[in-house]
Amino acid sequence: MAKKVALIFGVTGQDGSYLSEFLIKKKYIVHGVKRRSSSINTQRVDHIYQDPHESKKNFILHYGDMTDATSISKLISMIKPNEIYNLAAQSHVAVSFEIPEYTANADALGTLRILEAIKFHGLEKKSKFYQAGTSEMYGKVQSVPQNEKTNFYPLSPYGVAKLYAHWITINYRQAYGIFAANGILFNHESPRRGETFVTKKIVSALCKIKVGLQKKLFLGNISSKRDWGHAKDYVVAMWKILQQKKPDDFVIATGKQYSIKQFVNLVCKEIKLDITWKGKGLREKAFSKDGKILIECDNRYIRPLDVNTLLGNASKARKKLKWKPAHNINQLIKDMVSAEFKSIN
Ligand code: NAP
Ligand code: F7E
Repeated sequence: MAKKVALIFGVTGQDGSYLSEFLIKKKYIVHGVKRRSSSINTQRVDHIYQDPHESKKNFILHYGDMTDATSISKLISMIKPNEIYNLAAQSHVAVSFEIPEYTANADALGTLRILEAIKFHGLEKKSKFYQAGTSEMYGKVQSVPQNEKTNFYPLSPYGVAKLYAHWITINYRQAYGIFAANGILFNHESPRRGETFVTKKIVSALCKIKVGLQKKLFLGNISSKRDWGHAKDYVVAMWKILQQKKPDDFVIATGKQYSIKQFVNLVCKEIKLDITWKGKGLREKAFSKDGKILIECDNRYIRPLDVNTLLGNASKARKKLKWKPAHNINQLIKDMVSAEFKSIN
């Protein structure tokens, strides 16, 4: 039987790298789209590319950009993939307040560009499409926990752009019969998480503080709560969404919620770093045993608007996809901490 062919936009990101590994294990030929940058941006997938046992024919990288319709269209018509995963995005919520127009271009119109290319090249029946939707679309949450029926109320340019992507995916499914599906994924993390997302920033700083390589960690709103899973588990859900008989939209989450402060405390417990919190609100600080300030708030990390609480209900995915997360928060933290110590030793 001919191998299935997948095309991943955003292959160099956290999820793109885990999804590539997963699909290659499933014997797919994986084409990935990377964008041009002045320094190397393929670190997360270099080990796949350089694996001597892995034929280079199974993992092929191409240049392209979500803001460039020509490159997207050319790749889709040339590769004619069975499955397209749109994981490419300006994915940082705080940054989306700084570059809202670019965020809309890459995250909202970029999705439209892929869907248009599928239609334009007559691949409606050949290429299934996965859109990387997000719990940020719930923003100011309209009910707790959030599921596929919960109304959206995005609170950032990123959330608004992703909401356009969500609805244009449904629109192209209904209008043109494309197998186009949305995953509505809650926060998921890993050792490969970008350095400026809060979990990675916390793990990295606290491990360095533990071994004396860093003095302090500055954070923003530590009372906000998230439903954190492991990226390795979430890419499995993406694939399962495209293996369904009919295209549909699914919430992917753990159903457990922790504040940023609780996450800090769990990491401290894992690495045996004693801290004591004192103060309230933005003045709250964490001190070491000998009275040094280890963590404090910096206004630079406070967003114009923040999503204060997110908690997902993934019962539809559990039932229809037979998906459930294999990692809990402690296993996630263990994985991140052990990778961090390896990288600094
Ligand atoms: P990530 O690590 O930030 O990766 C984003 C990917 O998109 C990278 O490969 C990046 O390339 C690429 N990209 C950015 N702008 C692009 C452009 N203009 N053209 C082409 N590629 C571009 O994000 P992630 O955590 O893996 O998340 C994957 C997707 O899921 C994203 O769409 C994100 O918005 C969404 N999502 C993430 C979460 C989460 O908690 N992780 C939750 C829900 C939804 P570079 O490597 O060159 O930067
Ligand atoms: O922030 C607070 C911050 O940047 C989480 C993206 O993958 O998940 C991610 O978006 C919370 C927020 O993730 C700092 O204010 C406090 O309340 O790690 P984050 P995010 O904004 O939830 C969703 C589902 C996505 O789709 C996105 O692509 O932590 N926070 N102090 C901080 N956040 C950051 N980054 N840095 C701080 O110092």
